[in-house]
Amino acid sequence: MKQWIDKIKEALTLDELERVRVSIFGKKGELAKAFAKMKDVSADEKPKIAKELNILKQKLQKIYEEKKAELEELKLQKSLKSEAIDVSLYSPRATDGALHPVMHTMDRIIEYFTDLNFAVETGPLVEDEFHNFEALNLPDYHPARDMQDTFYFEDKKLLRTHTSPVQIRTMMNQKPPIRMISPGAVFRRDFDLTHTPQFHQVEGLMVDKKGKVSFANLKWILEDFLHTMFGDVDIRFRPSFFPFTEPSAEVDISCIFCSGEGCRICSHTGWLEVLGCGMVDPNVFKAVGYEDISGYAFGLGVERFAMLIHKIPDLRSLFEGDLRLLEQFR
Ligand code: 2NL
Repeated sequence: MKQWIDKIKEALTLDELERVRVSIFGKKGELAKAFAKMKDVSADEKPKIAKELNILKQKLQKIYEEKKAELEELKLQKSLKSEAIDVSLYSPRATDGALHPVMHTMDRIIEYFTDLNFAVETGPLVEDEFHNFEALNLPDYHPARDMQDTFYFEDKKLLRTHTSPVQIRTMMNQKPPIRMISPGAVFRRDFDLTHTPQFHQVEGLMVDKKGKVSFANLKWILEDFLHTMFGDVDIRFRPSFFPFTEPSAEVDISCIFCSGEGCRICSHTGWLEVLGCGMVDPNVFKAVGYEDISGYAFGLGVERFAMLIHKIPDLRSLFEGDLRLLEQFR
């Protein structure tokens, strides 16, 4: 008995311990032999010896489990030690990385608005039809919900097609006044020279008691923002339509390639479209349960901003990972 305990305690590895376990607890092991001998014991002694054997078995099992835990811990510590990576080791090939131009542009846009105390909100990439469409005054017969534009999952969930659902969630969770932007990835089933299935947007929203937020406020902030991003450009607001704003406008800057003279990039118009905006449609406020509230909203594509700011002519070069392009942004 003492000798079995010693055998367990002296095991140095898990393999060794396993051999000891078989020799003691196995089908042909010491305990099995001891129990087998019970048949030679007189009937009145049997219960007492059986009880002792069972106590012994439990005691051995406890010692075995303790030893096993100890050896497993030892093995873990050993592998942690041998697999540890010394991150302070010198590497002659290490070079500085840099932000991708799209992310750098996104950071500049975010910085403009956070400087004006806009909060940065984010939300899920996988959305439902309510937050992505219905609450934005896009009823289910609306063409923007078409399978051609939206990536759907089998359970009617979808990849968000804009970051507006983040504003919907924020309005449903907070009371006005709200002043926020929602930067992030969005997805559409569109892949050609000027479209990629994933791209990035920054949308903005400001809401307060009815009468406090005007189209003039929207016009001022977007003009200041565009001058910050593009420098000394002319800016014009063109009447437009979005289901989630009324009235709506698209915003153009004078072409930064030809200074408004007309060139291939501005299709000889002298203008480049860079933003969509408007006053939040009353149906959107109804959907989030707001009453006597007014506000403005806007949205822009970050890839387009990055291409214009850095004069990158081809959208695809943003995603090829070509070092000759990326190294220019260090
Ligand atoms: C564009 C146009 C826009 C909005 C986005 C918005 C969000 C809510 C309510 C009302 Cl929750 N509007 N977002 C408004 C106008 C334009 O984006 O051309 N984006 C690339």
